[in-house]
Amino acid sequence: MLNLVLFGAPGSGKGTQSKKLIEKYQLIHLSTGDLLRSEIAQGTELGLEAKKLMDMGQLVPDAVVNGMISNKLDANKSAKGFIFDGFPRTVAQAEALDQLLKSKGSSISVMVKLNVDDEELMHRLLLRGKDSGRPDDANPEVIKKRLHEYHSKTEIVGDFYKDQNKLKNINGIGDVEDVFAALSGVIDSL
Ligand code: B4P
Repeated sequence: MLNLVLFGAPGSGKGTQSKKLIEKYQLIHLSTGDLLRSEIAQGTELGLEAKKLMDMGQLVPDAVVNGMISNKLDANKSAKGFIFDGFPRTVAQAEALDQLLKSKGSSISVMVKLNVDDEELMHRLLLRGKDSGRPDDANPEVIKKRLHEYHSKTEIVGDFYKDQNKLKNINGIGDVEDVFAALSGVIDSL
């Protein structure tokens, strides 16, 4: 199985690159952001709770996202592999994911980190906010909060995989196709 963690700050291109990767490698795409937005769209209790936090740029509790990922792994038992997009975002989530995969006789193959500076991230998210309809992209203060959450709680997850010799860094700035070529190069080298 090929299990890829696509890692990076909000707006670093995880969603953009995931769309291209699933086509090329036939992997199942698991985006906790998309799963949460689907809960919001359906108006579930979980979605209503998550929306309050997401609209403020805060992370949703670990137990909520861990549960969603566990359900999705169970629902895709014959998958060739998974792209984890936007998950894990805390060390507790990374530990939970390791345990979940271990219980299925599997593990993370690689984490690829898309490196993009905060100025470019702010620019991209505000640009997307103009037509995405996403409340968390529309307000610079909310974007700042998301970047703060990333630097204070999420960035450290890179070290978790670095310690396992699974972290690969790539430049996330530049043409989408060039970033994709760098990403594919990492996967093809496995
Ligand atoms: P996510 O949905 O994961 O969203 P994201 O991090 O903002 O976006 P992504 O990195 O995928 O950016 P994209 O490719 O779209 O999270 C939203 C919220 O959900 C979080 O704030 C949190 O509240 C909650 N949440 C999700 N997962 C969670 C978890 N595990 N635990 C707790 N809470 C969780 O790119 C952005 C823009 O850049 C696009 O407009 C794109 O076109 C553009 N772009 C991409 N690549 C580019 C390039 N190379 N050059 C120029 N522009 C580019």
